[in-house]
Amino acid sequence: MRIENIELRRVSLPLVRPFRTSFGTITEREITLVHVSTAHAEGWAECAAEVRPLYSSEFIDASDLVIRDHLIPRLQALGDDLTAERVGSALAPVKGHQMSKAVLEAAILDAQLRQSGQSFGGYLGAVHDTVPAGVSVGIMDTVDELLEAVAGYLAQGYLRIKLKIEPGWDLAPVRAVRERFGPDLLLQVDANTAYTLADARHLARLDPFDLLLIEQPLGERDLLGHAALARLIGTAVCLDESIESAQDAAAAISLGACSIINVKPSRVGGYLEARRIHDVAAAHGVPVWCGGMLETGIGRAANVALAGLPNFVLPGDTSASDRYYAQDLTAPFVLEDGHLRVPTGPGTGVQVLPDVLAEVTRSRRDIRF
Ligand code: NPQ
Ligand code: MG
Repeated sequence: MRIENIELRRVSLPLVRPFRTSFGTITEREITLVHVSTAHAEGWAECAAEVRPLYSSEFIDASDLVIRDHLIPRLQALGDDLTAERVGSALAPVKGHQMSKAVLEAAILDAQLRQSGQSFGGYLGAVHDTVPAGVSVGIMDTVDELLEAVAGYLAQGYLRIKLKIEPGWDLAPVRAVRERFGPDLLLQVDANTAYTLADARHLARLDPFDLLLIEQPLGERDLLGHAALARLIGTAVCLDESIESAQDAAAAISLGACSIINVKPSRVGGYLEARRIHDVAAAHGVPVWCGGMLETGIGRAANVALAGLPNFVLPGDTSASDRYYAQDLTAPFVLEDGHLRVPTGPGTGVQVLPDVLAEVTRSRRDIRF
């Protein structure tokens, strides 16, 4: 495949409500979109990097720079030999920058699949037509406000609730949600690294609430700490930030640092590495689910396809478009009986809406090949 042009386009989308996690609050999502043009097809993808390096070390301005100055030249060097499957090895000499690598691989894969007429789901090996939808619920000012938000999501049909937690916002909100919505609610929590192993006894107080899992309680490099914590609490430990590759996943599983994995293609360098994590986890009998980075319809479409693979056995953070955006960049993903439909058209199967795109665009830059 020969690329003719790569466009980097910065967009900004307002969120329907502020989203607060243990690392900060955001009210709008600023995103770099990558648009790849070949003689035969076009591909779109979105970079997950946020404005500030708080979820991980990556951030959007640095990502734009590394894409332009360090990653694209390596793709240009491949010439006609470029395929989505070769992106990973071509970019491997550049250390880190998974989100920046992931967006390039995803845009090229989209173009390649649109050219061959295959869907993301078909290519990755999805075995389901629809996937169950969970929702990630931010930290709120009061428990009453939280209960109202959760009630609203359940009324819409979400099949699993994930509460963001941090020290000072953990036992009380979890207890309140469990008491109000009962023992059958699929409920889990996500700390985004906000605790230390010294908090083990406190976190064990979550045990009676029968949570599906606790996600990333400790620091992202602290695999041994997670292994120790897993022995001290009853709730299953799930890793998010710690897992940046299939090798990380294998190590974490072998160490007993997690018994469940949150797979985010953007965090691990792309959909191909995400599938390898799915496979490693499956071989160990470790269930996985698909995380989210407040994607627009572009990234959401590909995530939903990935979530159709067989070892994605827990509902993901694959929510409907209107969980985050009043106006998505594509036709909205909507809940149908608590599920999202895996797109079947070529590539991601979604089309970017030109008028919406124009409205949210802040800047653009073209890189000719
Ligand atoms: C998580 N996502 O699982 C992340 C965290 C997260 C849906 O909970 C801007 C960009 C804001 C990325 C907020 C969910 C974000 C972000 C939260 C990621 O840990
Ligand atoms: Mg998380």
